Amino acid sequence: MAAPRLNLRVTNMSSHRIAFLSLGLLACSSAEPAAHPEDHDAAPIDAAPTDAAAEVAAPDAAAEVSGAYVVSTGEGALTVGKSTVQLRVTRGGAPATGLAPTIKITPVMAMSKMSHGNPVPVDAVRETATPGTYDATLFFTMASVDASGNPAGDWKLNVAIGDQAPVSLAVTVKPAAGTDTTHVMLKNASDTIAAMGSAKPRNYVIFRDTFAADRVTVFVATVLEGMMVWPPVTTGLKLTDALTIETLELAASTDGATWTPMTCDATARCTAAVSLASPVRVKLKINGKDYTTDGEAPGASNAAATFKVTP
Ligand SMILES: [Cu+2]
Repeated sequence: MAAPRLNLRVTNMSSHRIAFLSLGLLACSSAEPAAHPEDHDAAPIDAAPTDAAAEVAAPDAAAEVSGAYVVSTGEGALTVGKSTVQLRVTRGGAPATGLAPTIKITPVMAMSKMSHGNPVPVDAVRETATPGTYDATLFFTMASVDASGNPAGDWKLNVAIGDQAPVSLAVTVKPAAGTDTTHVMLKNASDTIAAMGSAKPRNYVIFRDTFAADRVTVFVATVLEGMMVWPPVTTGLKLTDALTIETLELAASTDGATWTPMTCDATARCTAAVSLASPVRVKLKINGKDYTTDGEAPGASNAAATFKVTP
């Protein structure tokens, strides 16, 4: 048996401080400090010893606050793209059930020069048949290590249950196994986000959700200024005062010639019945504008994102 309590430890308080510093810098471009997961004062409930005595919290006191939910990670492994990890929730030592609708997960990656979030679908958390155990299906764009295996940053899941202050769970996000494409990005040069004074095209991340023999389904998300909030993309989503998603059109093709419109739902899943082949090509149009791999007007090579698929 693994020791789940270990997962509650914040592995590196120095990076935590870096995250604070970075957020301070980011704050100059963000009007929504409340959206920063770091803003909460919820100390990790089982803080690891650190070099700075002042930061050491009473290790188990927070966990034993009467009536508080205690959260830890269970089975599962997070990877770039779509992956699932279990959350175990107890209260007063007993499994806590029926909480799925009230569990809110906010992933935060603390990197050396910045911190950022990643998207979470509205249906990310599902209760399992095991009391007190919930499956969290998440989508990541970055691993905890780079392509060479060197540390890239520290991922945490901030898990809030109801109005209880979030608990920070340190997690590892591994690079995806295999060679299948996990996600692609499309953009339009006229749809930009400000990043410390300069504007750059906003990425729309299209994740492989479920690819079956006769149907492909993707999850679509984007990012708001500040890089902390990555909303799932649905019509009605307001990105800036000047930009609301009025129309969202995706199409899929496995032969590059026949395009099948995808149907999108309230969970930002878009799906089309196509006969699976590699690559799966996906086109994106928002408010009538084409979004391309490089943000420029669509041409022969940039008009669609491609997912390599193992047959
Ligand atoms: Cu990162």
